[in-house]
Amino acid sequence: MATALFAAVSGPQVAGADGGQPGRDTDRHQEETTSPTSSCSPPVHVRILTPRPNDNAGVGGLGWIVNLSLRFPDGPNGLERAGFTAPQLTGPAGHNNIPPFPGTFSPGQDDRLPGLVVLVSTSTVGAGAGQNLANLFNLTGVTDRTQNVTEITDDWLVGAAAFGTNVQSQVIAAVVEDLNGNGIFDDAPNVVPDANNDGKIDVKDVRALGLASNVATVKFRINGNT
Ligand SMILES: [Ca+2]
Ligand SMILES: [Ca+2]
Ligand SMILES: [Ca+2]
Repeated sequence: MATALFAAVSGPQVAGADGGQPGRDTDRHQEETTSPTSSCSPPVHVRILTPRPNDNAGVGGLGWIVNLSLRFPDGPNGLERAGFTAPQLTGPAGHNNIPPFPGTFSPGQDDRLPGLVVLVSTSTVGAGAGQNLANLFNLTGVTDRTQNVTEITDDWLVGAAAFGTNVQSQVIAAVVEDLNGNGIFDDAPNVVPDANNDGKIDVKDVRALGLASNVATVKFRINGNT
């Protein structure tokens, strides 16, 4: 049911959301489907709007932004089933968990969108490449609610040069399946394990979690220049 509801809105209508700039064929280059050979789409659709492929992002390794669009099925209790608990405006130190939109801020599973997994391949935070960074996102809100979809937008302004400088990097984002069967996408781990024991954490290990979405990816460069 969720798949059918979602399929109506998961097409390419998002193309051109960047204002129609040439060479911004973002969807095709950024995303991979969870099961390319499957005839059924996953119920949740994740897009990475920023960074774009091959962007040279940031100042001195920080100040770059990850902007996600997450489209969940709608219907009764759509927000609850998405795992969304409340809007948040949060950050480090004095910004952490305060009104008007409190939310916790630390590496690991997000308190406001607890099904989300976000990895950065060059991360030195916590467990490194396998560290779920979803709870470092600063701004989480509801950007579309229709008969077909519940869209949540999630933004992270990177405040520390903890992901390398002047390096190629990759962002991976996905929503984990309802693993505990409570009807809510709230089962993201704090750390993604090396499921296939190949010594690295990548898309294969994210898929091994069991997913409710595609796996969105983008390769870009973290700019070290001041
Ligand atoms: Ca949070
Ligand atoms: Ca669950
Ligand atoms: Ca692996």
